[in-house]
Amino acid sequence: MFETAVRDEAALRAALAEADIAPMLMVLAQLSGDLDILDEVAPHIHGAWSFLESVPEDLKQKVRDRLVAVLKDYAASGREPPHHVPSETLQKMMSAGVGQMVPEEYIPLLVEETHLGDEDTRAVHWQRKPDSLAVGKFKAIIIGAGFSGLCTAIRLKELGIPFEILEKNTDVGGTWLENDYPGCAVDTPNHFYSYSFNPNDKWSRHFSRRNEILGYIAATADKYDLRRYIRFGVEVTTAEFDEHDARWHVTFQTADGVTQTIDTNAVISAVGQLNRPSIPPIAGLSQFRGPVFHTARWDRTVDLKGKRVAMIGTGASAVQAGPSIAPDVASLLVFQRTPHWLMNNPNYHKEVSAGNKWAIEHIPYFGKWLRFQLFWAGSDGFHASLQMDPDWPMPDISLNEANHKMREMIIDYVRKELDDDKDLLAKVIPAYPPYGKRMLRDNYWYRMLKRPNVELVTGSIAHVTEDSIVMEDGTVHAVDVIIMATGFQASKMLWPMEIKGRMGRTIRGVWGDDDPRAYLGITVPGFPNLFLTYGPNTNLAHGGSIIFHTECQVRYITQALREMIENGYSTLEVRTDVHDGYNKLVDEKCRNMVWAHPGVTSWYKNRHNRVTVTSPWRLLDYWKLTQHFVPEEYRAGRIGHAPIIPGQEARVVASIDGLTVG
Ligand code: N01
Repeated sequence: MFETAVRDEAALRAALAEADIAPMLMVLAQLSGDLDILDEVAPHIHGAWSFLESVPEDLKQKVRDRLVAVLKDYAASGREPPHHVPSETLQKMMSAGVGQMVPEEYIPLLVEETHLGDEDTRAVHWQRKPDSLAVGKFKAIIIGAGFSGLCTAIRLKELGIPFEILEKNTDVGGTWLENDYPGCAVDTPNHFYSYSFNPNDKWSRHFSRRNEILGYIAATADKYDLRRYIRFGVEVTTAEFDEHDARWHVTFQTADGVTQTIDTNAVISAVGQLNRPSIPPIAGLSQFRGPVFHTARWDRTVDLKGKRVAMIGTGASAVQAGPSIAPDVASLLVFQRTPHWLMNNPNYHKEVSAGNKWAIEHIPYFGKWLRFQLFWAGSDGFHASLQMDPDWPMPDISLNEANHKMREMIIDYVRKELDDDKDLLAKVIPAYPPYGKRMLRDNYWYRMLKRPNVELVTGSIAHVTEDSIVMEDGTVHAVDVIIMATGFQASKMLWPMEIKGRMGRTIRGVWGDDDPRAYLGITVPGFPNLFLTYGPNTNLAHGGSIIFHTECQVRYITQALREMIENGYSTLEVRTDVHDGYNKLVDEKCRNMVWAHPGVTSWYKNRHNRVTVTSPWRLLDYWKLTQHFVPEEYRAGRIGHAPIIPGQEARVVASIDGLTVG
């Protein structure tokens, strides 16, 4: 394990000279057991991002030299690294590494996320291994082969539970396959935006571009040999629960229009929240003679060079696409209905240094500590500051003191980016508090707005003619191409599939067009054996990686299937009281969070201002809530028997308040 690190000492030293100091320090403390070095370095680490340190060069060199010596010692002696590091020690190490106290309650989550204990504790194991016949008779259908679908498949495969994936596209990747607009990239750091059980040592950037992420997803599918379980090019149209035999009949269409149905015990939706583009009903749009396309359906046959391009929308997709096309087009008119908040991250455009790459690949635990650092940098840190303070005197523009400070800090940054252009500044600073809509990363957006060939158009669009966009004030903008960066129909979850549960009730009948609810975002009363990943109120808007949430959901779902198979249940259905109690808490919690702010409209909520998409919980809370499937919260059934209703009180309704939520 250590030989590869020390085989070429010059290479090791060259890498350390360039690699980040915090993960290096953590590895040193872990392997040497010497915690004094933490006290020396900690005062110079001011936050979890790699650029928030001011460790003097001589101290860095001391860490490097000692790490080289320790690695050589391990390699020479053949010693095993300490497998169990006491929680107290870990807390001290972690706190030093991110420049702030890491509360004890986070330690188990962080050890699990980083695999510091060298095991995959998110994997599910049999409790009472059923005979292979019982397992073999079971079947699950997974809808979608994106990040969530593949994660589910990996876990079911590990347990030997038969499954099949139905995927409408012709390859894996989901949203990363569909979104191919110029500049498409992730804005969560990649060493954390990746499966915890399949880290990638080779990310070329801190925030990788779409092709690299798609490559990672494809490589994962190959590594776990998943493609043979996937039917590509088939779109699920309906899933209908049959009370008689407690099975779902899943109907899908093939690319050549053939309809087929397969029966299954369980259905797991992995279709995501952002896969159906939203095209606003702008009058006259269909009359436009030039190309019109959505960012998620980018038309590569259209050459934008030298064209007058209109881009409607200023969300995450626009902020990545706009600056990427601006240098090539004759003119870019950006139609902004409401401004978004954008923050700067110095690593956003950077490649991962060769030293860091080498260290991740060759030095044991370096990558794990890097993942910890990034998890901490982008997780629950802002959660408390996104809650409204009822006594705050400026409730329109900020929520509380911390949120106000953030507002000022961002304005300061934007002012500099815009060279103090007061007209532009007035247009781009939102009137609502930071984080009201999704916080975006600045992709040189403001610099783009300063380009001579770019114009920011504010106000409302009245209609489109065959060659122009007409504003409500009568201004006419002649354009050649219209790009709709107008987002997705997120609240209309599972649409356009028709999902029919017990007594023929449809999910649309229960949820309406835009009011989805589920227990933990995963299960819905009346829809037995149906499980959702990335379902209602599970989007992350305060921080974190959605892959972390996916892994939490997949563990829970796999445990639920295990419960069914081990006990011979034909159905498992969440209790209505449990579901309702949970959703009451979600609504109460959301009501006080920034996304419900009356000055904000966004895809996080429905037209009644109810937050339907976003999770109100800290990552830690959701991790705890989904860690163990609790059978008492469900009604189980066996064909021909009355439902089994456990007598105990449901855990979550009783104890969710016991969690320090927020
Ligand atoms: O969509 P959006 P998106 N007239 O809904 C405007 C993820 N993502 O595709 O704000 C004029 O955020 C609308 O205006 P307003 C990420 O989770 C991630 O950009 O409603 N404008 C808004 O400006 C993200 O949050 C990455 O007033 C109209 C825009 O269209 C989510 O996808 C990259 C309009 C829609 O913004 C969605 O982002 C990209 C109208 N009639 C996306 N209707 C990563 O980096 C709508 N708009 C990982």
